[in-house]
Amino acid sequence: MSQINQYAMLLDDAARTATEVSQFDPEGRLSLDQAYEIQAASIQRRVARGERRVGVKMGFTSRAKMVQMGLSDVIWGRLTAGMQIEEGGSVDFSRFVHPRVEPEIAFVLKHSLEGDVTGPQALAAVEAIAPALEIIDSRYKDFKFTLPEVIADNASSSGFVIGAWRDPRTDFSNLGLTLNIDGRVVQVGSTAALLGHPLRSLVAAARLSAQAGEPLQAGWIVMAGGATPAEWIKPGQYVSVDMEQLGSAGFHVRG
Ligand code: OOG
Ligand code: MG
Repeated sequence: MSQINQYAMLLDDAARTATEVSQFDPEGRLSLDQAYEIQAASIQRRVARGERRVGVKMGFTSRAKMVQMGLSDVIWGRLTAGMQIEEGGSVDFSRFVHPRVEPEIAFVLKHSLEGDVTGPQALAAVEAIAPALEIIDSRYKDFKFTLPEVIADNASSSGFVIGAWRDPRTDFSNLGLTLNIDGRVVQVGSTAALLGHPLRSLVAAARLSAQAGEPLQAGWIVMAGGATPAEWIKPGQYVSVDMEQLGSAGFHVRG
């Protein structure tokens, strides 16, 4: 088995069994292309088990997240249907190693979107927007990794929750938002934290997915990235995001 496939299997097993693994490239020797190959191969294993691909997640699109994790390149990962948690529903804590949550905005596309597109072109492909939460759960011990390692690990993506879909003609460039745990505000931010405008994250998603030979499809979801630092979650908690204009989304963590 190639080294790429070995790492893909390691990370796929770690995600599937919620078991942490040691860093395998702490010096950052793997190229970013190799890291994305590992990611692709590990998600391919899920697809081979019957999981459906439903979109893309963007990472490190806000300064808050770059500073928190000490990395500054925009990265992306693949979303599958098995990662989606019903709005207002619950998820078992045992599915995760050491989960964190972050508030995001999500897009769902009505048209495919490919390559170098402008903001208006990207917006024209959007069917609807919604407040969202991403659960990130690095498979690496202590949530520590290099850039190639986090890319290989599907950009830490582990779960996502999406609120009610809204008309994308709302101005969503600078919507205030809070991340709440058990009704208490734990982070405050704005959608403007995402590259100055969340549409820029969608533009980047269109470019990067096309480069990888998997252009954004009609019906796909794009998670634009965490607008604030992520927070640890624990069994028994109710986690939610409240976003100006767009409303809220939340889930329970079952112990
Ligand atoms: C990497 C994933 C980053 C975001 O929204 O910026 C990310 C991590 O923080 O573990 O999902
Ligand atoms: Mg995220």
